[in-house]
Amino acid sequence: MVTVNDYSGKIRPDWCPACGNFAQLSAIKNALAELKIEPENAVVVSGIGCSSNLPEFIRAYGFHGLHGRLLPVASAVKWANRKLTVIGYGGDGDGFFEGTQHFFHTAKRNVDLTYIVSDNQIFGLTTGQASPTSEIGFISKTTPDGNIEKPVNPMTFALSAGATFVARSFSGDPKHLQEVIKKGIQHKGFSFIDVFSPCVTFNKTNTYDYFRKRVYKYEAKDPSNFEEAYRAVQEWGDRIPIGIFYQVKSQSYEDLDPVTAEETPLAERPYRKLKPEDFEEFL
Ligand SMILES: Cc1ncc(C[n+]2csc(CCOP(=O)(O)OP(=O)(O)O)c2C)c(N)n1
Ligand code: SF4
Ligand SMILES: [Mg+2]
Repeated sequence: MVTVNDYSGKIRPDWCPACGNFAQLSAIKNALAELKIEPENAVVVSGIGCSSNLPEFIRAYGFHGLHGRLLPVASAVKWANRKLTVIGYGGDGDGFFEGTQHFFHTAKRNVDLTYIVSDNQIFGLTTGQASPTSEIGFISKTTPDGNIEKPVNPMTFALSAGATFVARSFSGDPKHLQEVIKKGIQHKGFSFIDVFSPCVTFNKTNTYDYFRKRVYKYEAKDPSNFEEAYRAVQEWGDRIPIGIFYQVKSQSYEDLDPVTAEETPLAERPYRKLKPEDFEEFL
């Protein structure tokens, strides 16, 4: 029997009161408990940022990595022990700036993990610089006269790279968030979930009110229809859709690689002590 309390960590989050990360922490804990996944079988891997402090606040295995590098670590964890449920968690700066290439290749490889991005459209930890998802005209410490760069759309990026589960949710809608995260964890393959997560301290534009006025729940007619998903994720402005846009079945990297495909995970296979002649052979 697994309950959400089993996931309660000893360290209290030091996020600013009302930060969007709180809702995501609760949603992840609730989703894992509802899926009856024991804390010893869950691993949360993060990068660097306010959001990336999350593994410290959940009682499960965790790895607080380098900026933008959470996905290679999360992939390695999965390959070493495919029985584990692996969640990658980081910010929009972490994932769509420093970590862009890892996002692309992990999606392409269809590694079986759930990648949740706390998208507050700003660099929170470093006290408010524009990020790749900041909108045109956005005022920040690095864009005092307004951002002149067009924002990236992480959803079209994930679809183009080959992600087999692409969804979006909002920290202001905890029920929706929890349900989407649950479905993402259940999905076999790379699940990408972009979460609107207001940074109440530094982003005075993309607030809870901003999203409450705009977001609506999207239901895909056919979640396996790539063209439909690609069109839907581009809607932006007065109305912004949230939901599961795309989901297809496809073999994961672990199923295809002969080393990880074996039933016994690498981590549980016996060691073979190497003899000097093994080195000779190896060389
Ligand atoms: C390679 C590298 N570049 C820059 C930094 C400085 N840095 C730390 S956190 C951060 C931005 C974090 O923004 P985001 O990923 O959006 O997370 P948030 O704090 O908004 O949750 C930056 C630029 C770093 N630690 N490492
Ligand atoms: S600075 Fe922003 S992202 Fe960081 S904890 Fe505070 S509200 Fe959250
Ligand atoms: Mg951010």
